[in-house]
Amino acid sequence: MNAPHPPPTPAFVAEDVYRLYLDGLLTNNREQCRQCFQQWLDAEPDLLSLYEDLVQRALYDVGDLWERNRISVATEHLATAISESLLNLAYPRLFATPRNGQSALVTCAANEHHQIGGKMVADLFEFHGWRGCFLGANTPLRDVLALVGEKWADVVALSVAMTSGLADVIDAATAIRTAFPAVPILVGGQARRWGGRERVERVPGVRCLASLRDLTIWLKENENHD
Ligand code: B12
Repeated sequence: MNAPHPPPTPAFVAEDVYRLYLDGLLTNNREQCRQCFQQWLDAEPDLLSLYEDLVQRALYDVGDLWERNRISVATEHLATAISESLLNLAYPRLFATPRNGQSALVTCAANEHHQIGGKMVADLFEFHGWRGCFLGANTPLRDVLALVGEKWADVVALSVAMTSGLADVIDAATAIRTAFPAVPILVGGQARRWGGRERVERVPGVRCLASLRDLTIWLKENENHD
């Protein structure tokens, strides 16, 4: 007698999975979100699409709903907490690449409380074989400088989400550049949506990158071939 066929695996349709994921975020259905996240992780070999096309897109939509008073601050906070916790499901994927011996220090500027983008940046460095040291939100500049001084950084990546954070990020980049002229500085984050790139890139040694996709290109250009 023939063995029964296993049920067919449902086809991965990104838009459908995205809609279910967003619905789960807005209704505090963590398990639905987890399933969608896992499906995306299984369907996509790298992290770019998972982070940008699922998690980032959903949080931008949540932000728009909050801005238009369609959801409460509490719902937005729940959606954020669910998103942040799910990122850890990608953790095993980060260390599949051989280590290249280089370190990236990733941090948010002083007064910047949006930390999910920065965490993704650190993850992407790890995914490409770097050590990605993520210092989180609102890190005092003197402490960032101390860690760079302790040789924690072959590159520093700064994340800025708030338009009002541009001055702090420029201060941070200027101080890092002055103390450690050989360390490249990358700046990214959604503050760029509202302009300011030219001001940031006026600091010598600073490169603004628009997205994780751009960071991937930078990583490929800066591969260590030793
Ligand atoms: C969650 C959230 C919060 C949480 C953050 C908690 C946390 N753990 O991070 C809390 C509640 C703290 C918060 C507070 C505030 N928030 Co808020 N928040 C958001 C929300 C909904 C999601 C943020 C997020 O995680 N997005 C998803 C991540 C993945 O996207 P991302 O940060 O852009 O990162 C991606 C890229 O930019 C890139 N990237 C990021 N950094 C870097 C760095 C490098 C080097 C590179 C290469 C790439 C890169 O990679 C990421 C993946 O693609 C957004 C809505 C939105 N549009 O994002 C509003 C939003 C950012 N917040 C906003 C506001 C106004 C505030 C408050 C002022 C609200 C208030 N009145 O208190 C405060 C300010 C706090 C502060 N001083 O920072 C506005 C900002 C508007 C502006 N022009 O500046 C937004 C856009 C909401 C809106 N639509 O108006 N917020």
